[in-house]
Amino acid sequence: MNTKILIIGACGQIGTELTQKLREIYGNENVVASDIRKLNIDVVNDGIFEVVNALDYNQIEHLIEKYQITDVYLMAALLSATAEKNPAFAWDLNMNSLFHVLNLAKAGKIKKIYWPSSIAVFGPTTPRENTPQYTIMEPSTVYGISKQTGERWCEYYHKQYGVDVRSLRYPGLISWSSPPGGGTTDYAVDIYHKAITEGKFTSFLSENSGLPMMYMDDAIKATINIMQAPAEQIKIRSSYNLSGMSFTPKEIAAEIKKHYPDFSINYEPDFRQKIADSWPASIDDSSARKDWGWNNDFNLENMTVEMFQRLKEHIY
Ligand code: AKB
Repeated sequence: MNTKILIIGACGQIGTELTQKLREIYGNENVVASDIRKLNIDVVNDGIFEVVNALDYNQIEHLIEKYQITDVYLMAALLSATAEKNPAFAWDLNMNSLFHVLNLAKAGKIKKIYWPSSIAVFGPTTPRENTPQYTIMEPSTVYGISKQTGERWCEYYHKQYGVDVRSLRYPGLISWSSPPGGGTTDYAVDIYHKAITEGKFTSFLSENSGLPMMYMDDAIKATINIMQAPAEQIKIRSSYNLSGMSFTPKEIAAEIKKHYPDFSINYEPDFRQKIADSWPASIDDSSARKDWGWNNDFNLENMTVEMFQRLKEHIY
């Protein structure tokens, strides 16, 4: 049977780039992008697009039947900072959209699910450096609680009902083309734009707040690799630790200064500081490397070169 893909949340930060890559690999006719609203962007205009509410089981089921979907990528979610402002809705969206897709797989209507988790599953009692795959997990944000709970349900549906669900714990993601939406790691995208447009930046995290980060190309590569790996290689059915690089606001500013010597940064920590303080500074992703061959291409240095090059070519 041919792979036929549905992406729910295709207009978001990861969804836009993931959809584009999946269309390149599987062909436009085999990839259906969907989101809660129709925006005038490439993802909507360049291929099949449907409006869908991730909280509506019947709408998702209808699309799966209409296009004979085999694989669903569920990318719709409220991220950490936004979720803290609207905990009830974040819980509803992040959990019930997952249940809909897991139940559709349990009913035999789809073959494979991709669902993103996050470093937010960890909390203040987790070892911060080189955080292991299996460790203390006491998340203190609504987003983190929803992701940790989601991981338990993914593993449960796999063990009890044989559902083929695969997941990665994304670190902060950095892309030149898609804007982030309501995360604690978003500063690391904005800083590149401000370096070009204003030559200065105010960080909402303090100078030594180290967090795990990843260039979007690596995140998309990891997502596609885990989905294409033979099922027997996917030994962890909750979610895999995934790592690219780790840096503090001070370190990314120093890297930017190599390109813009006059660039300056100042620090005005806000409510997001507390969220960052509860997360790991670096991640041990040796299980992903061993089980299905994960390796990253980007570090802070080559990502910064690439970010400035692409932003200047395409945006500024
Ligand atoms: C966020 O900051 O909320 C996200 C994440 C780390 O999952 N980027």
